[in-house]
Amino acid sequence: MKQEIFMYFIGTAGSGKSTLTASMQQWCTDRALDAIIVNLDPGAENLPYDPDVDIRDWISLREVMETNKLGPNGAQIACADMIALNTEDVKQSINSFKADYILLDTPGQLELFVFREAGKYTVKFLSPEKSVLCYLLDPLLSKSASGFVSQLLLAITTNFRLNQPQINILSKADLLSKKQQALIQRWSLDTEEIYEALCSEEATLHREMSEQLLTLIKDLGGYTKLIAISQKDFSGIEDLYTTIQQQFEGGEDLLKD
Ligand SMILES: Nc1nc2c(ncn2[C@@H]2O[C@H](COP(=O)(O)OP(=O)(O)OP(=O)(O)O)[C@@H](O)[C@H]2O)c(=O)[nH]1
Ligand SMILES: [Mg+2]
Repeated sequence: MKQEIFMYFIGTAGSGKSTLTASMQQWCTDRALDAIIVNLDPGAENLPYDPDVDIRDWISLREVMETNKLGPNGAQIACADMIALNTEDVKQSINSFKADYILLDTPGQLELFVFREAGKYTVKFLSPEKSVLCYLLDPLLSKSASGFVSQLLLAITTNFRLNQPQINILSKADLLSKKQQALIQRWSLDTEEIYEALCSEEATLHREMSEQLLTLIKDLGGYTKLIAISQKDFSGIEDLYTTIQQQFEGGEDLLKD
């Protein structure tokens, strides 16, 4: 019996989605775990992997630009909407692999997948049972308290829109020192420390808003353990795998075979 766990890699532009998708597949292959990659980014140009299922087989950004006389941004939006028209074919193609792990790389700009109806529809249609959103926080934005809080709010918005279990990842952790990583990990769990950091970073004008935002994040369960991953040296990927196995407890841990 195949597990069929769908892992969606989502994050702001350049946060490391495609690289993590590739690293996760490599990590799985090294352990004889069966993982395929689905590229859902119609505008992708140079991918660090060879996709098993590729939305570009059905939708071409260049063609949409030329046929509809659209600029790159308008065409990206049109393409994002067109993904929904091809979900049946994409699903059939995914099913033909009968893989345990389906790694889905999402479009560069988060808003194309998270804010447009087509993204929500695609997640629901492809994998109503076992889906997990792997939300990547950009390491450089996470260094400042206000940047970190803004990203947590985006992570919550993603969860609100797509309504699936979610794991927050501190991406490209090798770009941060151990000290910076430890601080960000504390911010992700402790309202007091992040509040202090916000107050010392921002003008007092922001104090009230900071308090309100932090309360909101807390009430919505937005403080969770972050999994620090470096796509380059694979550190943290085992932690991600274990967390996903726990998420779908009852499912077989294929590494234990
Ligand atoms: N140092 C470091 N760089 C990384 C890591 N992962 C990715 N990068 C680099 O970050 C840049 C963006 O990585 P991508 O994987 O293309 O990010 P993305 O989110 O797919 O980007 P878009 O799809 O264009 O939005 C590339 O130059 C990668 O080589 C990492 O773990 N460490
Ligand atoms: Mg990408």
